Amino acid sequence: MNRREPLGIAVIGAGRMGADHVRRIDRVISGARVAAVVDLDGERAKAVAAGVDGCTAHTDAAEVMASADVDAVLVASSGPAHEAALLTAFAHDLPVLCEKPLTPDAASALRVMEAEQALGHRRVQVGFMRRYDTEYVRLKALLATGQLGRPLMLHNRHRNVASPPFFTSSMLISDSVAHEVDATRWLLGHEITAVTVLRPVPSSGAPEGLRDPQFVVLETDGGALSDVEIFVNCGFGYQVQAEAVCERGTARIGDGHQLVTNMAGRWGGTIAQDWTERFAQAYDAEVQAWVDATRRGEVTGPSTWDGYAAAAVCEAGVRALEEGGRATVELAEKPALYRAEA
Ligand code: ISE
Repeated sequence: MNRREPLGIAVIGAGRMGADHVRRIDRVISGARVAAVVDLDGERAKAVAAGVDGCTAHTDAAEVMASADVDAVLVASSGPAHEAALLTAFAHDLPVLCEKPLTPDAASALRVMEAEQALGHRRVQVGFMRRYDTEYVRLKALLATGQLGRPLMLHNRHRNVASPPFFTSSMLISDSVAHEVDATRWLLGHEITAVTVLRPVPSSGAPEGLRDPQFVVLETDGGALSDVEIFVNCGFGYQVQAEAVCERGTARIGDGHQLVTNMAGRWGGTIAQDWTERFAQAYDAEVQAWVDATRRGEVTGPSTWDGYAAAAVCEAGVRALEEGGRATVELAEKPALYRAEA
């Protein structure tokens, strides 16, 4: 597509992430404009489109994707709505940035992967934004130098201030740990083969009946272990940390010590309160990379395969949570279209 003029993007879903991406495309990144905002709730679409030059508001995604004004699609609707949006985008051969999860389960992710293969080329970048976070990028680059030796373990902590009212125990895996699943695969270059979920006594700060926190152990085909503490009602802040333990050293990210103060007999700093704040730079870089690649006629970043693999691992994780113990991951063979990727 090598184009000079800004890319016309339709943003599907005007919730928290959709609205944040509209602001980002309109005010932060270059080379693109928001052509349309779509939401089943027409008033919400109008509210998000308001104030964005030349942007129209709609309730029907298929109609918008058929419009000549739309060059690419950013899908930020709820997970269950992704499959239909992706298949419609494929019907118009439109490039897509699809927020995670690609789809909520492995079977629907497989269908999407098959439809993309039928096009014969990649069309989707999946929104695993941690791959664009400067700290994660530095950790990956350091591991790739081999200076620390082979990674043996990855310790991850993922804490949210409070879970939204609709959050279920399995969503701690499929909505939250999904990020560590992708980060583990990406950082180590391994596939995840089995998942164990341990459940400590639930926090009294968590809503009644929610299994929060959970402790998840991911086994990989490279023999490494990646553990994840997921705690979505920790109350104090948004924290995402990772420490790689390698044969000759360790490397850790996510301490968030950007500004340390000393005052009145104390020292300290502040903690981000949500992911739009903690990962603001990563989201900016992710969307800019997508726009740049699209304008070059390329598709880069996390692929449909990565979205499918995460869905398959999370599905095993939910089984491990519900049945107790360890569940193995059933992964289809990697199609040729995705084999050239790292
Ligand atoms: C949410 O959907 C996200 O993607 C956030 O990054 C994660 O921290 C949170 O736990 C999820 O619910």
